[in-house]
Amino acid sequence: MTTATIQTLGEFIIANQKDYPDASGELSALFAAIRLAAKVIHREINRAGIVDLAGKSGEQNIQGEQQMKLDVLANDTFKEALAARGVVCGIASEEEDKYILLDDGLNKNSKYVVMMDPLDGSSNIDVNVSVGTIFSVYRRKSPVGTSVTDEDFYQPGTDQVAAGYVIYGSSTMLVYTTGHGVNGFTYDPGLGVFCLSHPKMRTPEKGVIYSINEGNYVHFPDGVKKYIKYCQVEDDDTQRPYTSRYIGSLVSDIHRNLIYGGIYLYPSTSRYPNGKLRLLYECNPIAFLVEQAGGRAVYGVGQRVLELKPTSLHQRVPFFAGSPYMVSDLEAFMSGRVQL
Ligand code: P6P
Repeated sequence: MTTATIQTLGEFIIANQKDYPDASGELSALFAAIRLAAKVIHREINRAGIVDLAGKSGEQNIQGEQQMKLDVLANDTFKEALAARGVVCGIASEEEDKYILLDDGLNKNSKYVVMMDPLDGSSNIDVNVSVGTIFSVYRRKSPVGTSVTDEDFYQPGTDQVAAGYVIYGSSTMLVYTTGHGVNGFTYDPGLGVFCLSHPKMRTPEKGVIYSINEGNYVHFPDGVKKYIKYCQVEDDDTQRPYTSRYIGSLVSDIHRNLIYGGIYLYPSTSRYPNGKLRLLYECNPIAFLVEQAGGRAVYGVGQRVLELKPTSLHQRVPFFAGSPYMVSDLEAFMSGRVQL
């Protein structure tokens, strides 16, 4: 790439403003906030072990999960970046018990709300495994100028204006959609910019990777068990046995499967009878991206994640997403239409 061929994320957003006709520049400013916060978290993650940012914060979040120091830092960094630009009137976060009202003079007339998992997979931080930020943007439903209410957050995923993730891996990438396809940008720390590196991302219709925590096998629903066995049975015509790849970091597993093809599964288990992943700030944004890249995302047979009406902020759902033919194969086993 040369300065003649690089297209930065900022330039890309400006060039594609036409994609959101009612944009008053607020969405672009919202993305600028996310971009800035992502650069800060990139820097902090890459020096966590040196500046005592690794390890647990000693606190728990509402999920009862150990908060890592970087969970808290990432949450604060994204909240501050968003609240300082007058583009967001409310934020829901995995790290916050309730949603945050931004009804001060600067933000109360904003028209967007953001839902986010500031640092997903953070338990992997101390062992240098990739982690990610997941975000989702909606237009507010309640009247502009008032404080946000539940209806602003309990919107189905089909109402998303934008969604994306930042993956802090061997390189840091920001991948997002506004409903007009998926584009990926790789961060160049030397230049301090995200450069378009993966234009118009499409996931293969079929893949040979399945991603699931098989340690929970005995607790999986019967149809999921049968699908896993299907993945493992040798059959040259369908390139089986598939490869099992599971990092334990949703953004990393999804990013790999988006590019290579594959399916990610987090079914109900004994510990998580409704699944572990959270609908508002993990499943919906990832489902939007996967569908925009040509994939599918369901929480049950024929049950599209994006159509599920949320009923609580930290609601969990079973989650199956990836290459469309693989999701359909899973559904066939879950419905009992197909036996091994
Ligand atoms: P398990 C991380 O905590 C997360 O929310 C996702 O990033 C990841 O895919 C999943 O949970 C891992 O869960 O139960 O397999 O450790």
